[in-house]
Parts: sequence; structure tokens; C-alpha cells
Amino acid sequence: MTPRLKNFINGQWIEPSTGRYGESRNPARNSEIIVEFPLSGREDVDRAVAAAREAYPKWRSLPAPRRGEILFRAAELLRARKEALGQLVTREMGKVLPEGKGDVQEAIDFAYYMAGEGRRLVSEVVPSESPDKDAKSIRVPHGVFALITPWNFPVAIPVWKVFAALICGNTAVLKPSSDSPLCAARLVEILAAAGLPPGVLNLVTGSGPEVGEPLALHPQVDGISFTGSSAVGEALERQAAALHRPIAVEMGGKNAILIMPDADFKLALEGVLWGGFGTAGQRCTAASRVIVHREIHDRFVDELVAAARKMRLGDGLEAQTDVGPVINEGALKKILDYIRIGQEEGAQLRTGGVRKSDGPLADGWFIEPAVFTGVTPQMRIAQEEIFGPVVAVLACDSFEEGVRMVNGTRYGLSSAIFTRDVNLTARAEKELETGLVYINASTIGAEIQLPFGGYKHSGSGHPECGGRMGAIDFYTRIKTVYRDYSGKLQRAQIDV
Ligand code: UN1
Repeated sequence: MTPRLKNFINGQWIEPSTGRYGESRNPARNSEIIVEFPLSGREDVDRAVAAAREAYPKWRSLPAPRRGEILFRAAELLRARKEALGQLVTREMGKVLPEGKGDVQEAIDFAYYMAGEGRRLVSEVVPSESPDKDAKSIRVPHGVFALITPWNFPVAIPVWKVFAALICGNTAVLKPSSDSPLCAARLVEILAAAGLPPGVLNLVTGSGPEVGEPLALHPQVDGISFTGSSAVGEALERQAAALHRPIAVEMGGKNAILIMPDADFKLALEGVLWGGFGTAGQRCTAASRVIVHREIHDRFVDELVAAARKMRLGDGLEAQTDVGPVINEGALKKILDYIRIGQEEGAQLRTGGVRKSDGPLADGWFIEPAVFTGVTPQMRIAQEEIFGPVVAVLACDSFEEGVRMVNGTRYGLSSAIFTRDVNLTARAEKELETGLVYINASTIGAEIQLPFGGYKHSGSGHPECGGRMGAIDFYTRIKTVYRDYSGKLQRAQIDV
């Protein structure tokens, strides 16, 4: 029998008020149901938010190092369960097993990092202009967070949000993607087993309109963090503005790799294959555009096409698989639409872009890795996020033109340049308008100890992850405190 999930509210696994369930299926084998999960409704959201509200005063007054100890135990459990969780990631959302385990490793890294943050949460003390007076800023939590997460990093991204929110003293309700509810439930189990008090983290599964939106806009919620599509993220931003509620959004990308004639050719090729087709192109950091200097363009394209043809499609659990399926039928249709659009726009489809509709892969959502050449900057396939194994190759005549092309979309998450010219790398670092810049590396693979976030329509400017300007800034508010112990009325800025 198919296992059935429940919501997790106030430390209890409980059935949804609606009595309705959806199915999470293996994208490599659509006939395999991984789990049934609640299609919850507003009443479940209300309960979960109420539980988070109630748990908040106690959780925020627990000293941050103590909160960190609980998160540390959760990190240890994640580490102990890495293999099983990695397999589940692959079964539930399709990425190849080394990447499924990598997803969990990214979660482990961040979990330890945030556990340690319990003993930092650094703020500032500065001198006052008056004698016998303290001047400092301290970090305080916001309250209850709505955390809405995608399926493409079904363990890592929930951990990014949950661990950062919790270490700062907030409580939360997590609404995971309906394509990866079991991964989220396994994470919640781990936090419960680590000793997280009831109500501090609650899980409610279901659709965006029925759960995500009422949760984000709930009157008792104090902040929102969302990772997902631009359409949903931008709508949430507008609604959050009306409520005057802090919101962090991480949305789409149209990331590009710029390849100069002096680049390490083989390395650049590997970078394109990894960034373009890793996770079947389903990362917001995926390299969906490759801008190659005309001097090496034709040779590069020939080798890229040959290498893409050799990539083996298959179930991500099988060791020989290079590229797994895309997430679901809707995604498959959208990607195939873009393949058609690219051809209608006059780009040349040099390989792939076809669904595997016969043999053992016909039961899954498999598309052969696609390479388009002859792409020009204004084509839709060079401007819009496809979120699939499709690489659009453009040619440029100079570094300047290449940078203009990289920057010439509404997005600004990640970019990369391959060159051996150190001066050019310094210019690229300045001129590329993206939140992440890679030099002689692909557009994917950010590490958790630095901020992760996009410019322009890719994000709200509140990055996730670590570093001095990372997630902690979003999950805390600053309170500035002056303490005058002079016993006199000291008037700032007033001449005596
Ligand atoms: C995402 O695609 O939403 O930098 C996150 C990377 C990963 C995170 C990707 N560490 O590709």
C-alpha cells in the first residue's frame, strides 16, 4: 500500500481537515507513487500558524546557543541518514544519485553552519558621542515565518530556510512543493527527533493557491521566504507589500557562461555540460545560455553537440545515468514547447530536445539534452527561463559584447567566464550583473558559507545562506539600543 503522509502541527502528525490527498510520483517511472500527501486547506494553515504563534515566545527566549544545540543534533541525524535521504531525493524528484546525495550534503553543511551561528549572531556595539552611554544594535526575531520551498533541492532549500529562521528565534510553517512532500516530511521528522519543541516547526502540504498563498498572507504571519517561479514570487511580493510584511524571494534565472578564445577549452566544455545538463537543467543557477567567442565558436559547438549526444538518459538511481528525468508532465510540455519555439524563431536544434517515448523510459518524463546554435539575444529561448536540459549557444565578437549579452536579460542570478586572462577576470567580476559570478567554473555549485541570491528579477535582494550579509540579516530585525547611565539628561546633537 502507498504510504500516506500527514501534516505536522504542534508536534503531532495529523490528518488534513479536507480529507483530500494528492500523489507524489517518481518522475523516472510515473506509475510509481512515492507517497500520498495531504491536500490541505485554510483550516490546516490556521492551525499550523496558531501552533507556531504559541510556540514563539518560549522559543525566542531560549538562548541562541541552546537553539543551536538542537539544530546541531538535527545536523548529526541528517548526516547519519544521508544515504537514505539521497536515494529518496532521487526517487522523488529525479536528479542522479550523486546529486541527490549532494543535495543532502548541502543541507548538512548548512545545518552545522547555522548550529554554530547560535554562538555568533553578531551585531554591533559602537562608541556613543556622550560619556557614560552605551550604543549598540541587537538582533531580534520577527515572529512566525511562512517558508515555501521548491522541489529541485527538496532537502537543501527547506534546510536553508528552516535552520536560518529557527536559529534566529523565529518559529515557522513549511509548505513544500507538491512534487517533493516526502523529502520535506523526512526533514521535519529529523528536527522532531533532535528535540525541537512542539509548534516551532510545522509542516502543511498542498497546493500553492490552497496552502501557500493563505499561509504567506495569513494575518498572524510576520515574514515570508519563497523560492520558486517568478510568476508566483512576484505576485507574492505585491501582496506582501500591501501587508507591509518582509519577504525574500528567489526566483528564475537565465544564467550564462561566457567563453573567451584563450579559455581552457576542455574545462569550459565540462563546465557547460555540468551547468547546462546537471539536475537535467532544473536549477535556478543552470547554465541555459553559452556565449562563445567567434574565434572558437564552431569547434566548441561541434564538441558540445558530440558530448551532449553521448550523455545517457535514465533513472537517476542507476550508476551509468548522466541525466535524469524532468519533474513532471507539465514541465515536459513546457520544455518541449520551448524546443518548438526555438526552432520557429530560427535557431538550429543541433541535438536532443526529443521526448523518450519508447522503451523503458517511456513511463518517465525524459528529454534528450538539447543544444541550440545560431541563437540571437532577443530570441525567447535566450530570454526566458526553460528549466530543463536545453542549452542555447550564442556567438560574440568581443569580451564587451559577451558581457552585454550575459547582462541582457531580466534575470541576474548566476554567470560564469572561462578565460586565462587575469585582467579580464577582474573586469568580469565588476561588470557581470549577477548575484553569483564564477571564474573558470560553471554557473552552479554555490557553497553555503556565502550569500546566495540574484539581482534584478531573480531575487528580492535578501540572499539566502551564510556569510556576513546572508540569511541572518533577513531572519532578524535590528533593534538599536542606547543606555545612558550618566544619571543626567544628555541631549544628542545639541550644542552645550
Ligand atoms: C537552486 O537551483 O534553486 O549553486 C539552488 C547551486 C546549488 C543551489 C541551487 N548550490 O547550484
